[in-house]
Amino acid sequence: MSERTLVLVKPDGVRRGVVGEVISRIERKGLSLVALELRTLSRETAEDHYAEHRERPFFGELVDFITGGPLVALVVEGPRAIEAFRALAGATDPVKATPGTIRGDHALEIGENIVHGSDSPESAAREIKIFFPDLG
Ligand code: RTP
Ligand code: MG
Repeated sequence: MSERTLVLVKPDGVRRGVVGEVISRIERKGLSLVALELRTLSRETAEDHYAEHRERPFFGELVDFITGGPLVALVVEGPRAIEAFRALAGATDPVKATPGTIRGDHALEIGENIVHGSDSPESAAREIKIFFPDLG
């Protein structure tokens, strides 16, 4: 059974020039690209995307960061795509992320950790609708 996940190469990943590498890792793993767009988020869209963190102390900084430059949004598909991409991404805290993962290889700060991947089928459906409302 195939499933879909929303992946973001966050503004730090675009600035650092690792968009191609992230896409390459997704493709090498055997996952497929269904949609891809470079865009800069409005605060409204960012707050919607990260709504689950609204009450957290870092929410303002998270929204500032994710709206601070262009990002690349992708819909990625494959068997257990949600879990598969989160394994490629590594732990949220890049210092704890295993070397060899995207975050483990490219980041040091929890607030600037290069990529996002949906964490459940429900999150994936909600997030894909935010970024790609026309996707069937
Ligand atoms: P993401 O949603 O971005 O894919 O990351 P995640 O599932 O691994 O982590 P999550 O718990 O959803 O947190 C979302 C983003 O918030 C930032 N964060 N900062 N300062 C902090 O303690 C803190 N904790 C989380 C991170 O940038 C994380 O990716
Ligand atoms: Mg998350």
